[in-house]
Amino acid sequence: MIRKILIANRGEIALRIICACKEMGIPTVAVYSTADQNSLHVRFADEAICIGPPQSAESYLNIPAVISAAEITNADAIHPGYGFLAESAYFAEVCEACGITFIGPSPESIRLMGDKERARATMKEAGLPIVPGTGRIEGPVSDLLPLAEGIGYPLIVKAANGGGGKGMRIVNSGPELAGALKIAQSEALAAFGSPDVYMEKYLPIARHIEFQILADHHGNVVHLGERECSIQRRYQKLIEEAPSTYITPDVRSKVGALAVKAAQTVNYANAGTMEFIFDENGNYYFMEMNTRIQVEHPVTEMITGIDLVKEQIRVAQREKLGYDQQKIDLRGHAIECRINAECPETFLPFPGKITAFHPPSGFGVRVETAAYSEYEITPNYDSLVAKLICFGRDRAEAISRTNRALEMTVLEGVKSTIPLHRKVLAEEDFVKGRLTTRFLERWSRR
Ligand code: MV4
Repeated sequence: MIRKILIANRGEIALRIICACKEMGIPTVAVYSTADQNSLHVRFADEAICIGPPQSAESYLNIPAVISAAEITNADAIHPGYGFLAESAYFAEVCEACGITFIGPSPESIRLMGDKERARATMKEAGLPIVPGTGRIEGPVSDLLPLAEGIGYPLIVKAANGGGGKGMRIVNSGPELAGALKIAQSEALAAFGSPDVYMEKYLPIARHIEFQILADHHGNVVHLGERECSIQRRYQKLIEEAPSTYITPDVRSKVGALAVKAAQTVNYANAGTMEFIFDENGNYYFMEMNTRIQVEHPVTEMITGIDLVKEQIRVAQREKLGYDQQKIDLRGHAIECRINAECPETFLPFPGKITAFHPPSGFGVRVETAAYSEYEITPNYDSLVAKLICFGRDRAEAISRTNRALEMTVLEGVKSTIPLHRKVLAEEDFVKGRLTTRFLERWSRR
């Protein structure tokens, strides 16, 4: 049994993990940078340890500092949240070597799925459809051109060790290939430490739909349905919802079963997400797997009633899932709006001091936030201010509830995505559930 959990994160997700621990009776340790001294995760954890200066590399990503904090406080487990060290196979190994339970999958699972090209090959082996494309590519462009012609245009170059959109380049014709490869390789090197890339057929009209799975150490795996995450800008998700208007019960069981089988083949144990892309003809392909709790996990919690963070902790202490697939019911509809401090024109982060903040509440409204009036959004970290999650008996109710909750949010001192959310929710295409990964392009160039 886990006796004390150190939370290697900050912001709303650190608070979310503290909530789960408090309800389970598990004491918590917060770690914080000097910029976060007055943060709510520091206030609500049972203990708190400063681990370094504001720059993430020297605090939240500083493995020796995080491990020392765990040792000093006698924490026997670490929850990494999302971002920071959540997908560091090395960090998971260090935890293991220090006798600390990493609340996440094995280092092997993290390493395998972190390599998006190997993940593709592995999932293909497990019977999942993957987008037509190549393995890692190298050599002169003259050798690669025939490969590209074989896939056809448009195609997309992706970083092998990437994910989440960084290092991606769309290629519309042969003459663009050389330049796109160069840029993708150098972006990949800068962001992920490896210039390796691969090519895939690009699906221009598509939906990003991901399946949530939950797996224990005893071979039990269930899926908790899907989340539609097509509304993104700069490869950052803006709105997520569950269920997807595009997924019929038949497709859900079929793709859900594939996701479960895939998790079983790699002996996965933890919460995890299989990301798929669906084209306009109903074809679907595995894209990547995320081996962490995700930002958008609450929409799944709202429609399943399952607390995913508690489940992660239970799985980490080797408990069995207490239910099988048949026991999982999806009920109602949930929509999450990410409220970021950002410039509405450029979609770029807009740090600053929040002068007034009154989050909405009421029936069916959930707000995940670590912000308060006078709280400062610093450029050191993510610009997420709050997640607004609204539940409804059906999608129409979830939408009207989201509208009223956005209207009843007071957020002053920083520019935010609230006006953009209101604009999206007023669009006929959104209301009708006609979503694609290009939805937001109507208001911006790229
Ligand atoms: C794609 C794609 C279309 N075709 N791959 C974006 C995040 C990363 N996980 C994968 N992503 C995509 N990969 C192929 N072969 C479309 C996306 C994509 C996207 C692309 C442009 C603008 C918005 C997007 C939103 C979601 C997914």
